[in-house]
Amino acid sequence: MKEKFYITTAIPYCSGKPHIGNTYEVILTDAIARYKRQRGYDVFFLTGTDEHGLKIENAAKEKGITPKQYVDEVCDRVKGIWKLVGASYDKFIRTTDAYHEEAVKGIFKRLLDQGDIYKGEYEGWYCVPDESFFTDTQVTDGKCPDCGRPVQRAKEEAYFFRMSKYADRLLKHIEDNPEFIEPEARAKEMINNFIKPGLQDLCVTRSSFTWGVPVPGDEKHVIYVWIDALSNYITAMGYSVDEKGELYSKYWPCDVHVIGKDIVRFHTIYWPILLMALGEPLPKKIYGHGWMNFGVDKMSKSRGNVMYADDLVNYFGVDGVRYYALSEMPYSADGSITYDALIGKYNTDLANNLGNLVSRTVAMNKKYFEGVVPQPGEEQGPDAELKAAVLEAIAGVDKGMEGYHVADAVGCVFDMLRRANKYIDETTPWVLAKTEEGRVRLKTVIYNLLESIRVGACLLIPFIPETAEKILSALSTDNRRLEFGGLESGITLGELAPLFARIDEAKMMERIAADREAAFPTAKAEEKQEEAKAEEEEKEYEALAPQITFDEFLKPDLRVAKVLDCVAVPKSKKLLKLQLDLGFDKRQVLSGIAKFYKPEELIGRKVIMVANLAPRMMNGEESNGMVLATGEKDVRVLFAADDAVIGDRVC
Ligand code: ME8
Repeated sequence: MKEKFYITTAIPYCSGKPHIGNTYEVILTDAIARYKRQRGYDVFFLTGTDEHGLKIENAAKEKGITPKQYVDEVCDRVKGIWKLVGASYDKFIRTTDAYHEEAVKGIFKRLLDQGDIYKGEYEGWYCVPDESFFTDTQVTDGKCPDCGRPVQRAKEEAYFFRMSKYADRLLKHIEDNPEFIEPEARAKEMINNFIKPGLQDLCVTRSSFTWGVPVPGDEKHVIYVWIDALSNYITAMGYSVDEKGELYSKYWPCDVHVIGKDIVRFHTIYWPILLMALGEPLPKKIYGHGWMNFGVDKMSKSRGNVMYADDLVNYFGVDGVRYYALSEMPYSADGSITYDALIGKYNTDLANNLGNLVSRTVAMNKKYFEGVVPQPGEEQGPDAELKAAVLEAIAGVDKGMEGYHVADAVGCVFDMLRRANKYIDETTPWVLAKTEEGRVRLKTVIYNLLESIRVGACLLIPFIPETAEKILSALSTDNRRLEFGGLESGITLGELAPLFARIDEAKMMERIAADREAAFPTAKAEEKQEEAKAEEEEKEYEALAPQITFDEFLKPDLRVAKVLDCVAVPKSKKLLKLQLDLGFDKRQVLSGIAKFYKPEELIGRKVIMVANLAPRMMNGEESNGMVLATGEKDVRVLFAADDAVIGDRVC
């Protein structure tokens, strides 16, 4: 019998069209689901929409329609986008589905009856957009600790969940199961910031709006959207407190919940505690991925920098978008998406590396062997190295995918394809074709290339399935085994459908700019205003930032670090990559100072760095801190004295 694998995405709020950040999550989950299916697992892939709550009630009111009409419209758009990006889910749950609402009522009633939920009064700071209450200690300067927007004082009769009762069990579970929360840093954050300081009872109902699942027997309250939403993972499988259902019995506990970093707390604290209270097993893993930002900025409608998957698919095709999302997003840190980065990766990796390799090889096979796959002969020269690269790619994909390092897995396949391109340069098939003896060798060369492409295409099925199928169909083979030598000699190749045509960067940027101007007419005007403001500021000194307290001043952790190594970043005019020694830690930092310093001018010097800055990706590399510098036209690094002690704090 096949081993089961149950995987879920978070269910996005049905408050608007999902952007490429939300869509990245479904692409990522889809790649893992396809990979597991390919490796023989019985996969169940669940996704859906989160359709209750105040934000949705308000959005519907604004549009003059009922909340149900509103979520029906948005849900259709979500499904449309999921389909467009090729999400191969097995079930789509809506939290307005009647079976789900009934099951949630049952769960609530059971917890109330057994005393885990009790009725009380809540007074605290309320964040309207997040529909969350916060305590005095969680709120600073009247701002929501989750989203930073203003909170207001509010009081209401409400039901509470006794979270504290389960805190010790939860802590033990997290500590005993290091694979429960990934990446590891997120587990530490949960333990240190939330569990160890003491879990407070959670308010699990709202009475300030009505668009939600009503509390059974007390209908002026609706059940907190997170209890409702989290339960989707079990209700979708047929779970109710009275009957567990076939799917639930087969697939629960979930093998992995794939979610974004902002909702790790809900999934690793509230969700396990809810399951403990129900007496059900906990999910095996929660993987909290980073966010996809527009460059370094958070994507938001108000900033006019939101990207949608349907627009991107229009420009780059479904596999262009999937490839970017899967190969560019890091395992743990946030990633970035910009149009020029998309075009760059598309041209370099998809059009040049993959596309050229396949079209050149298929064309050579047609020219030299009338499209018939030749019989390979004796191994010579770089053959062994190419085969080793193929086997390495197979192992690399497994390692990457099993550890959720998806970008590394994709990268392994593209490394192998690069090796195969090099093999063409090394073996020069066009020279071999000129002599009788050469043509014997040519058979092996072409066979090895076709076979590397076959294995490469099989490995690419989880990531860019449409392209992988086009390639396999051109190779006319059903052999999808991951081994070298599986392609059948003697078969005739089919036609190769066009893969990736090179994109003219200037033309594409023009097209995108025109489309964006039509979609966000104000964005350009604002951009111009920003530019004018920046020019203005260049003439004057920058105004002083608002005054801060001494404690706030201590937040950036400035340290003395020694530059161990420094190199230019390929394909970047601005960036230098520095390896810094902090004494207690080594860091890689990217700095936009390439125009002002040669790498050798920095090696060995001591600099001042911000050591507690969140890591971020720049040009595909992680930067873990910032080197202090000043100046506009001539930037100067702030060096520490030669005898400054490495790792010392600067203040
Ligand atoms: O949180 N990059 O819904 P949501 C990557 N309804 N991922 C992102 C992202 C970005 N820029 N922006 C959002 C909710 N996400 C709840 C979930 S689950 C029981 C309930 C991710 O629409 C986000 O982290 O705000 C989350 O995992 C998913 O998209 C849906 O976000």
